Amino acid sequence: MKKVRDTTPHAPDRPTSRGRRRLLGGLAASGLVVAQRAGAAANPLLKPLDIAPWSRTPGTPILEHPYGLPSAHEADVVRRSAKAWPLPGAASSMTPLADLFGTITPNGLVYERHHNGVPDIDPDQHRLVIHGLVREPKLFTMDDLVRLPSESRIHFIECSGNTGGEWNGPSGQPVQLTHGLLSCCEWTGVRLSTLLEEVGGLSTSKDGQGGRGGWMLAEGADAAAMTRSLPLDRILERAMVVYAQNGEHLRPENGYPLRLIVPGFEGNTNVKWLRRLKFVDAPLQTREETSRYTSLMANGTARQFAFEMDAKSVITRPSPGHRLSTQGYYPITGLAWSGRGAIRKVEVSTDAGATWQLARLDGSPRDRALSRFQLDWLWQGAPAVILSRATDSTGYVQPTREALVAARGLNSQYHYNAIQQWRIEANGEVRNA
Ligand SMILES: Nc1nc2c(c(=O)[nH]1)N[C@H]1C(S)=C(S)[C@@H](COP(=O)(O)O)O[C@H]1N2
Ligand SMILES: [Mo]
Repeated sequence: MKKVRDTTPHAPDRPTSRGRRRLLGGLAASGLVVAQRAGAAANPLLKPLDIAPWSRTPGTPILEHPYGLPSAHEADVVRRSAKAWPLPGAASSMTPLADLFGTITPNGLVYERHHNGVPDIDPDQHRLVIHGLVREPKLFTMDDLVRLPSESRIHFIECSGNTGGEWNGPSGQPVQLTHGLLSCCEWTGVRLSTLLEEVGGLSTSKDGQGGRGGWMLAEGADAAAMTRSLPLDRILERAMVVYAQNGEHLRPENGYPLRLIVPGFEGNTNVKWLRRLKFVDAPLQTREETSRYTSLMANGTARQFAFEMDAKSVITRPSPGHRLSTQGYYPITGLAWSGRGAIRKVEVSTDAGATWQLARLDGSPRDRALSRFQLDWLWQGAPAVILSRATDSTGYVQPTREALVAARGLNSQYHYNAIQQWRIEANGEVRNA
């Protein structure tokens, strides 16, 4: 596991942030601000800056790395796995959420989930076939697809197994390993509705219904041939076939050269290395929708085709593995998202849920994308339990673990979206307990 990193609060001599100023303004009467000002005047660090060694010699020439890399000082900000997988081809790696800022996941840190490894696909030979209940079935080359009108949209992807380790209570794991099967990118490609027009639209189905009542099978070109049936009426408005993420071609591990994006739906429906879309009357009951990706309820029935990822949030800083190094101001920040729309509000509690405060949201929350929230907090040195609770644009409120377990039982691995708590000890240590 990662070494403990200090989340050091702002030293008193540094410029105050807007949030901190507001908080301290409100606390002026308490005498705390006066104490901090006195501290600043006496601060021995207030002297002219040294000329550091790196300011005395020319830097590394350009083109040392024709493709840029992060600073060597950030070498521990990497994807990690929660466990050693017996078959490395069927494994996952998780996004280091505690070390990221804003809401866009850098391409090299997007979580990975492969059922049978990453295929090495030659884009010139790759084809997408669209067939089934369409008027003019067609084979598309990558060039054909890139020449169609494109769109760029920001959406999260979350594996339905994300946070599954918390069903039985606090796992002790850091946020990367509890919530890191989650990423958010700007995806560029062609709308599914545009592709459907390219094949002449839906033909009449066997039962004479056709139109928007049908389903679509999506199939990957990897050895696992990931195959899912998707209900057209719930995806046609938003689904995209994409070839780029965050401004560059897809990474091999995220589906190069082509993947399906179904905004808000569980991760596995976002079929990577996409090679086939077949329009059909009814779901095909593939292996991924019968043996897997259904949830066994307490009463013994199975919950199938639970596609949308319900609203969820998590505090990423401070989070387990961090240590509050001194009393004082800390921003509590994290991420919130919903597979059913945009985030309407996030509330944060620092007293184990007894009281809640409204957090600030960065910018206007986007549809089916991550939102960043922040709350100003003054840590007085006492043990605390911090939690966040998201509400989405449908009015749905992220449930407590107790409520979720009462509704779904403890048999299912998938779709765990309960409120997550982190415990802060008197020594500043943050734990998932
Ligand atoms: N062809 C194919 N598509 C796939 C998978 C796969 O193994 N093969 N894994 C799925 C699962 S379970 C998830 S959670 C997402 C992960 O996408 P990412 O690796 O780009 O984060 O891809 C989905 N698409
Ligand atoms: Mo997944």
